[in-house]
Amino acid sequence: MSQLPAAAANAPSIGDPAPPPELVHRVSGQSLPAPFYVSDEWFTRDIDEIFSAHWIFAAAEAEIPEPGDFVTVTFATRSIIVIRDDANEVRAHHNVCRHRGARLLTEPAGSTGTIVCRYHSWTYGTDGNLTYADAQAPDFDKTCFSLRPVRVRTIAGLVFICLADQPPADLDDLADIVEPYLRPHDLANAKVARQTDLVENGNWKLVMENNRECYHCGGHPELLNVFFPTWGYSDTDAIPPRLGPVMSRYRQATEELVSVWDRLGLPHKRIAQLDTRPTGFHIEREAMDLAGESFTLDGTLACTRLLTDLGEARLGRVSMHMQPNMWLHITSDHGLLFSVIPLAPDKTLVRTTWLVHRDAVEGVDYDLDRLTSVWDVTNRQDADLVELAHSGIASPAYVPGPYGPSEFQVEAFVNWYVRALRGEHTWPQAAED
Ligand code: 3BY
Ligand code: FES
Ligand code: FE
Repeated sequence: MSQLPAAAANAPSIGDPAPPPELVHRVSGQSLPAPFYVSDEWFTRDIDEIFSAHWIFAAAEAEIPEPGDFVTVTFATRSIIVIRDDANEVRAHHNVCRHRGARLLTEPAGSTGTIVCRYHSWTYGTDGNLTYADAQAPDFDKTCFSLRPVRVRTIAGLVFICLADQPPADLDDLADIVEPYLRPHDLANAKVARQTDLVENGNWKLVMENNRECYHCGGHPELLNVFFPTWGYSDTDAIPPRLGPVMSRYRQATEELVSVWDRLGLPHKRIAQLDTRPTGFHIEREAMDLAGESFTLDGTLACTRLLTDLGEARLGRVSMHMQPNMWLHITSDHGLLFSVIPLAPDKTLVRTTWLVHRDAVEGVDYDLDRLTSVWDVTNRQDADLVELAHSGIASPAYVPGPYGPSEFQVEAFVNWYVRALRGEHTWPQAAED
């Protein structure tokens, strides 16, 4: 086992403070030392150096379809308003009044024509401009007190925000790569069929690590009806012989679907840049088992009104994983988005959003239970596993353990994370005019 190489450009120089011992002793190919998962110090660093420095997934555009619709994204001491403004643009503002700092919107979601502070009624437009401040001196200039903006970028109906003054510069490049995979599913024009919030009793990194492997998928009998447990191996030759029967079904389904994808012009190649860039990601189109159409027990459609106009129900799934806090799956009939928000060292919010075609009618085109039951139960199973992992890691007996071949995405997540903390992620900045 070797230590991660230090990037030459960011190598420490004499006089730099010594890095914390946990960072120095992180051994590649192994889980992290306990303090990363359990300590207040590392939780604070995660908030400052990961969640306040990188692009994070905030919401689906479908959550805020009309002007004035908003969601708030709140973690540690931060709260951000993501709102559709009167000109139909998605904006993000710090949820902090410019008068004496009160939190403005306290609901997780809603709709409002103006943002009014409950303390002294300063009032802001959806664009963040201050429009009303009672009883001020004659020379008071409202234009100096707009809400502090947060950078926001939408990609194919997904809303990302970055709290940093200088966000990672690679998001446009990432969008160019992933949009051809996502756009055909038209998530920007979908509607929310259901959203669930699950607070898991574990560190946010354990939630992400758990998502990044299917080594534990024996714990998901419902999902495994349609989700090939061959997922997670970077090379199909490495798939263990015990998965032989499922492997032949996987190969056959893939062969059949590749010809469908190619005929429809849908990109499907796996692109994995999980730890080699500031906004690490992985995207692919994969076959699913049984009917191969949707995340149901038999793989048949959960929603008969398809997201696409492609006229094909059996498309398998597009899956994307992004660092630090999201993953998604899209089938022909629905999109499933997952966002991960750290609440405390041992508490993490996992928000799951089911999207269907905006004209799909509940009870006619889809049954909500059938649409959501597989991932509802899968989420609960994952929450249980995350809690188990956190409990064991909190014990003084814990020592980091080795990742196997199918856990390569876990290793990539941890590599990405350690590199982010070390400031090793670099990307060419856009040329200045
Ligand atoms: O949702 C996911 O992407 C991962 C992959 C395997 C386990 N989990 C279902
Ligand atoms: Fe918001 Fe005074 S703190 S109006
Ligand atoms: Fe799982």
